[in-house]
Amino acid sequence: MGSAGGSAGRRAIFKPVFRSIPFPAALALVAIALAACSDDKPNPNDATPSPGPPVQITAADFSFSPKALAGAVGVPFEVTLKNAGTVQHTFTIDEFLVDVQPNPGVEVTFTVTPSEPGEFNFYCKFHVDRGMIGAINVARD
Ligand SMILES: [Cu+2]
Repeated sequence: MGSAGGSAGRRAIFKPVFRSIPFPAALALVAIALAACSDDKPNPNDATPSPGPPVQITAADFSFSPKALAGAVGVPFEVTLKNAGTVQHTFTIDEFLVDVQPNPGVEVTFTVTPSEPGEFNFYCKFHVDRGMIGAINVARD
């Protein structure tokens, strides 16, 4: 459904912007972009949010925010989870052996390393039935 049109559209937008930048500045931008990527593997896919940066998640009574995360196989990312609710919540991802349970008002930081690609749920073990569920999309890396 229009994937060819989509990439042509992106090129049409990109080209004039790039042309208006003086050549040395353009090189500097490329250098910055390369430096921003992880040292070992540049990310060729701009459409995927780059994994690695810390993620802030709030657990409330009874929801997570945000409800969607992105990661890549084998790339650890740091999660800071704040329990902003009045009861205990968990942040659980069965597939990646993640199961943390901060008390109300407490913030915990931990690392998640996706071990396989696909879409997986994170949820609160106590309140999944009340809508405390979200998804992490893990790209093959
Ligand atoms: Cu909960």
